[in-house]
This record gives sequence, C-alpha cells and structure tokens, in this order.
Amino acid sequence: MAEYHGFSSNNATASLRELALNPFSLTEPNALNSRRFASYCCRMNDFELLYATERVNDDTLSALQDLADESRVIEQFKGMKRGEVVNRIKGYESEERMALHTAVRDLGDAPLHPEASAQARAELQKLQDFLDALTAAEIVNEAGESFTDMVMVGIGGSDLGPRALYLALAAFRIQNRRVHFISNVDPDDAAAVLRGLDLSRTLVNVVSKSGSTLETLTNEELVRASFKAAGLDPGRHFIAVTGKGSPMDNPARYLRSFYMFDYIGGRYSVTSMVGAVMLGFALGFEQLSEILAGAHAVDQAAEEPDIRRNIPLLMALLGIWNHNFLGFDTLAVLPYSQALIRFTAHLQQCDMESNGKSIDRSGQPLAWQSGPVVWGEPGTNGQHAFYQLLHQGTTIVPVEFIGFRQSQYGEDLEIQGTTSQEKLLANLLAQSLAMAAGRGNSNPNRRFAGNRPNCILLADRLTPYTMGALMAVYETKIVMQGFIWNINSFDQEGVQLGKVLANEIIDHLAARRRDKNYQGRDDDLSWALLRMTDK
Ligand code: G6Q
Repeated sequence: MAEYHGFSSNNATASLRELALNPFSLTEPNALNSRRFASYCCRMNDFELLYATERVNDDTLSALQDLADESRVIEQFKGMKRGEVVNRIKGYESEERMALHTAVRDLGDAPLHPEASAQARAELQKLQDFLDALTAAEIVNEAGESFTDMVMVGIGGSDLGPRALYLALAAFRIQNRRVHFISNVDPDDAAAVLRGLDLSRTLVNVVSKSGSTLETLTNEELVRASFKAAGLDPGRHFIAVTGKGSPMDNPARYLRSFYMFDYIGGRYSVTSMVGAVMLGFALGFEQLSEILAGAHAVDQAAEEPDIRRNIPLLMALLGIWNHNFLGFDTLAVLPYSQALIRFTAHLQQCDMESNGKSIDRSGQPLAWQSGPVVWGEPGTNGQHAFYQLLHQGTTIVPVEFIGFRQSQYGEDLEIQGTTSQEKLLANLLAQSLAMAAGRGNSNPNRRFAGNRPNCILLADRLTPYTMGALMAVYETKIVMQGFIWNINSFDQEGVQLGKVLANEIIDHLAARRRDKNYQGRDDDLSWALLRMTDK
C-alpha cells in the first residue's frame, strides 16, 4: 500500500482549520430542528448514531469526508484486516507485527486472513469441547461435583475488556455460574475475591499473553497457594490462556491451555481466547458466538467509505473535529446502561494506550494532537456527580452517549405514567439537548451556554450480539483515528519505563530482605525514593 505521510499535510486539514474558525453553532435560533435530527442520523447494523448535536454542518462533513479519503483510512483498515504489518515504526526497532483481532471473528467460508482465522477456529473448537465436557460433568472436581465459579487472573488487556463484557452481559449468564476477577498486585484484591469462595468448585483462568506479567504471575502463585492450603490439586482447577511459546505455555501445569497469537494486541483481545474462555464459561458457547458475530458484522460494515453511512468512521472523524480542530482535550463516554459500568474503563485503555502517542509511524515527532483523554461513568448516576462541569464548567468536554431502547432484564414497572427504562432514556435525551442547546437566563448562575458537542449511539437492547458490535465499533473508531493521525495504535512502549523502575525498586526490597544491612547508592533515585517510605 502506498505510504501515508500524515495529517497536517492533507488538503482537508487546511479546509477543516478554516471551518473551525466559525464552527456550526448549536445555539442559534432553530439551529436544532427535526429536519437536522433526521438527516444527521447514521444507521449501521443495529445502531443509530444521532449527531445533530455535534458542531458540524454539511460543509464540515464534506471536509471530514475529504480527510477520510485523503488519508485512505478505509484502505488502511482493510490492509490491517488482510494482515499488513501495521504495528511498526519504520526505521526503528519495533514490534513489526500484524494486528489481526478482526480475524478471530472472521469465521465464515472466505476469511480475509485464512491462517489467523483457522487458528481462531481451532481454539474455539477446543473451547467448545471443554465447555461441553463441563456441562456434561465429564470434567468435575475432586469430589465429582461440577464447577460453579471461575476466577479470572489477568491485568490490562487481559482483564479490562473481558471484565467489561462479563458485567455487561450478566443478564445472560448460565444459572449458577459466576466469574470473579483478580488483577491488581495489591494483595487485598485477591484476598477479597478468595474470601467466601468455595474453591473446590472453582476454576482459575490465568490469562497472560506474554506469560511474564508481574501482577498475574504473583496472583497466580497466591491463588495456587490457597488451593494447596485447602487440600485441592491446582492441576484440576487451573486453566491457562497465553501466547504460544510463552513461559506460561506449559500444558502439564494446567487442566487446559488455550492460545492467543502475537498478532492480537492485549487491548484488542476480548474476542480471542483472552475473553472467550471466561465468557464461554459464564454465558455458554452460543452466546459467545453471538458476541463474535456482532463484532464481525461491524468489522465488515466498517469498510463503507461514505462517512455518513459508517458509524465507527464517522465517530472517528467527529472525534478528530472536536479534538484537533475545535481544541477539546478530553472525551467523556457516558453509557445510559448500568451494565456498561466498566465499559468506559475498557475504552480508556483501548483508546489511550493505542493513541496516546507523540511520534508518527516513521518516528518523527507529531505536529498535531493524537488521542484525547477518555473518561466516563454510566448515567444517570453521573448526572448527580460531574455533569455540573459538563454543563457550566470552563472546560468543554465532548460527549458520546450510549443508550438502549429496552432494558436487558425486562423487569420494569410503570411508575407515575412511565417505566424506569423510559425515564432513563428521557434523561439521556435531555442531557444531550441541554448540552447542545443550552438555555438563557437573566441570572448568570442559572445560564447554560450550550454549544457543547455530543452524539448518541443508540441500539434496541444490550444483548451479546449488540455488545460484540458495540465493542467493535469502538475498536474500529480507535484504529481509524490512529490511521488518520499516522500513528502506530498497536504498541505501548509508554508503559515500559514504569515497569523497569518498579523492578529496580523490587530488587532493592528483595536485597534488603536477604540482608538487612543492605544499602543502595544515594545517587540511585529508585533507592533514594524507596528510603523515603521507611518509617
Ligand atoms: C494491552 C497491553 C497491556 C497488557 C497487559 C497484560 O494492549 O499490552 O495492557 O494486556 O500488560 O499483559 P499480558 O497479557 O502479557 O499479561
């Protein structure tokens, strides 16, 4: 594929800069009207993106379309799916890998990357056999009882996405199956989870692509110790999900070993075995397949080049408009769904670890902003917390609302003329409108300036299929932004330095434990700082 040199040299960026001098105002009389609502609505798969409340008009949208075309974002996206080496910094030592998270859900007859999809299919078959054996009580504990609980041990990409999906889909759980998560090296995390668990009926799913992550290896040993203390054989309870050939790739130590491959980045790994083993246990193989199907449908639909018909692409461009041209530094993702309680945390990692970069794909310093700070909490709870700043603060925060027409459980009551679900949706719509349109008042303290850009991503109901699709919408939005900014969205060198320094401090601690007279050098900052924690 011909090389793309980046953002600021595009013709479209010049037009967008010009347009940003006088962006569409949402507070002008009649700026928002039913015609605008109807025409600024993008439908794709099971979603609608309502974006009339963004500060764009047809001119902005056509310049954003030019930006998408000039940056050949769809071509780059298709290249990624076909297995081009997108995880690299040209001219420097880098990971030099493909990014094939889409291949693990491309399970039809003509997958774009046959080899990766075949590997995914083989792992899924192993998983299905394993789950069947659990259900048929062919795999049981020492006392011949079936397993009811799973503890998933992992961190970062091996925790956030899977945990977010488990919580989002708890309504679809198999009866009497529960999952618990241990991620932090804080011993209280493991202690709180293990306390009260019937270990004899618990599987432990240790997930680490590298098989060498400090937190996960430490927690695995901690959990193994409690199994041994309870007189249980870890070999009958522990499962591994890891990279082929990693230090954890040792099937003799585990009841089962499942694999992921180096072309799947941690934060993009939910639909690989990293999320699949746990989700399969909790929801069953059929619901897991629904998640994969929802994600795959988005992966396919996102090839559409018309930005007004491609939700992730449109969200990527609206995000770029708000961030690079209107100058807003952060992005709030506010789901009106309690089930999505950890989804923003997953997005935070997916977005900020992918696009928190300062160099382009040739190692040159960026002359433009890359990813924004991403944060958020479910509504309506957030309304009683930080929305004050969103409505009247001096910092303008663009918002992506997420909402559903129906609840998951369908257990709802009409109280004073409306159901709770209707009240929830009414609040979402009200917030979007209030931020966009504002409202005047002679009392300055009660004035709402408005013009605060936001959009609503809407679907019928949060099911396994919709959840897979929602996750893929965001994964795709994030990689598309990375392609347009000309950055590598697939590595995370920025997390290394902290790990190196933590290991230096851990070495000092271990040395001091061996020899209580141990002294480091005073000009060694990690030693000097460690000493500050002494009593
Ligand atoms: C994600 C990152 C990172 C990673 C964790 C856990 O994209 O690479 O968050 O997932 O550090 O790594 P392991 O799975 O190798 O333990």
